[in-house]
Amino acid sequence: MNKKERMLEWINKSLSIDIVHHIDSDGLCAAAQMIKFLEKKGKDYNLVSGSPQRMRYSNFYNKLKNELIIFLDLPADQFMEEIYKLNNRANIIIIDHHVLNKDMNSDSIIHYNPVLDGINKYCPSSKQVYDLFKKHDWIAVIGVLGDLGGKHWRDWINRVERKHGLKPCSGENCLDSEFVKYDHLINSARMVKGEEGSDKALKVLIDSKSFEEFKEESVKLMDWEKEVSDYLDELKDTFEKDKLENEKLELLTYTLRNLKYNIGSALSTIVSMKHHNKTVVLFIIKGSIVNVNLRRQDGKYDMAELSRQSTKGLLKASGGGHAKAAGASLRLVDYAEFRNKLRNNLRVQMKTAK
Ligand SMILES: [Mn+2]
Repeated sequence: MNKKERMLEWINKSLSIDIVHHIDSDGLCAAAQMIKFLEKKGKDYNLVSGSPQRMRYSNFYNKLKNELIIFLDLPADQFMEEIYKLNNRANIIIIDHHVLNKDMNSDSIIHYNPVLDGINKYCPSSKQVYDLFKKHDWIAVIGVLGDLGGKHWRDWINRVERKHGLKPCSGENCLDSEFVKYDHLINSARMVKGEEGSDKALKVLIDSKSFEEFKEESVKLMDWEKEVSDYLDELKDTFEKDKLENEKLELLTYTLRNLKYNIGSALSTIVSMKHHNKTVVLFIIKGSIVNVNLRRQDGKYDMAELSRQSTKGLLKASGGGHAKAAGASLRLVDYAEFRNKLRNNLRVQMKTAK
């Protein structure tokens, strides 16, 4: 039996299933597709919002109750100890596209990752799930665009756009697609309202039977989108004014404190597209914690590697993600040391790249 046949068998014999999903657009769109499939099969499910940060804490796993657990858009293979503990009592399916840490496939774990599945291009989890079920293409496209996968899947996106009566996107990363609007709506809900917002966005996705219905229902998320886009515009301007530039390292950094909304990831993505041949690093200080967003849109250096290396050896710190977009989290007391490590590791990458 291949992976998909085994997955379907596990789902079929389960009454209720834990769905652990990332809370960005890609994670929510991957989850929405999976849940629609489970609902059609008459399965119950327990939804758990997750993030790589939360997965570092062992009490996070207490929320998982069922004998089948599905991780979506979350690098479960980076938390092997916890996963193997769960695996003592549950079968596990991981559908993820973060940098591969370990091939977890076994008799009781099914692990999808583009690297393991012979997909040699960037492939967000919404697309991974779409390729399994081939349903709700509009949800999959929203997630793929949310994770900046547009340029790798343009032909498919154009077909979906035409099917739904939308103008085919033509911009570099398909960011002119009509579907991008809905990615912004979904993400804004999370940025303004945190988990309550992402739960609501996911519910709108699940409850909409078609793209037409979703267009009407998603109006509920529009006030939040306006608040977020105004706030982002304001911060974009202050970034341009106040950013620090290290020319030798092609590095732009910027530190923010006490943000009104959780927009670090969105802001870093936006400003890094304008400075696509620079490494852009945002530091967001909140209480005694620093959250870091790293971006490098031309792909010259590996941000996942940079964040991992630079948090190595720091207490209660973690880093990881994708080559062009990564994140890290650390204690404020280690802020200066992290910045040093970051510069040193960037220097190492520049040397080896030459
Ligand atoms: Mn993703």
